[in-house]
Amino acid sequence: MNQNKTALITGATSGIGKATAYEFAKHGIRLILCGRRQERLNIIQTALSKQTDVITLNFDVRDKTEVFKAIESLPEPFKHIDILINNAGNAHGLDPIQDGKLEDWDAMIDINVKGLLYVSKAVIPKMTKRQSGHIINIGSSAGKEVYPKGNVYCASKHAVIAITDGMRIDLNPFDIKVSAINPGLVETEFSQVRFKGNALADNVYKGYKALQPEDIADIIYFTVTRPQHVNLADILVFPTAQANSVTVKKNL
Ligand code: NDP
Ligand code: 8X3
Repeated sequence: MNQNKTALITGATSGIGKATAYEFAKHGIRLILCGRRQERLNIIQTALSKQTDVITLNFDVRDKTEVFKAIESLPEPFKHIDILINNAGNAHGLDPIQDGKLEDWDAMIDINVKGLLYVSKAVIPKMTKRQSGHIINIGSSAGKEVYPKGNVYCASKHAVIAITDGMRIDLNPFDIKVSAINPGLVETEFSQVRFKGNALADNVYKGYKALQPEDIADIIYFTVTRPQHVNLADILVFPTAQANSVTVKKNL
């Protein structure tokens, strides 16, 4: 059933995006893997090419010219994108609003919100033309609930959920499915990026079993393989140890 399906995954060099690439490859989904770190893309391409056709695109989602150029450059077998996973994103800093850094705010809004929009804008016309497709936006529990010092990251993920809902309404006449998958704490490079390599990042996933990127990849694959009349519109997933953004049962 997946033969001939093509998926474009942003943020495929690490964490959730990379795990999703591995999961999709197992099932023979043709892959367009995107990210800025070409060396990593090459390694993943080599590993997965044994299972499916893989192409890589190197662009920064903040740069709309690069985004459109890269997606327009896709060769014929990859041109028809059936599944778009808007996953590239990150948090920068964890500061009270009065101490927040402008460059961190710019990064989060530009990557998590505007980057997602640019990639979507480049892909959606191909889907509306064919009257089919599935867009999955990786939101966050931070898009459901604001937590202390989360301010702008939480705002960016609230925006992702609002954009997802808007896409679902506007693309409804074209039979295009749109889903938001909103994880809680997932053990990836996310905290290394948020804390800029500071040792604080090491404690985020200590003392409990956090979600693993493969757990989210599994949910993404489940979401894209439901029958055509079934759309999982919005999924919130926590590790069992996490009750909400501030309540995590740790055994330290
Ligand atoms: P990682 O840091 O492990 O992966 C982030 C990915 O995004 C990398 O592949 C990175 O690739 C890509 N990326 C970052 N910035 C850009 C950019 N400017 N242009 C292109 N690609 C970029 O984190 P996760 O896997 O955890 O994060 C994936 C998504 O999941 C994000 O949207 C995040 O907000 C969300 N999320 C994460 C949670 C967590 O606890 N980990 C929980 C809820 C949601 P490269 O650097 O090569 O460009
Ligand atoms: C990532 C989860 O709680 O660190 O979106 O914001 S959290």
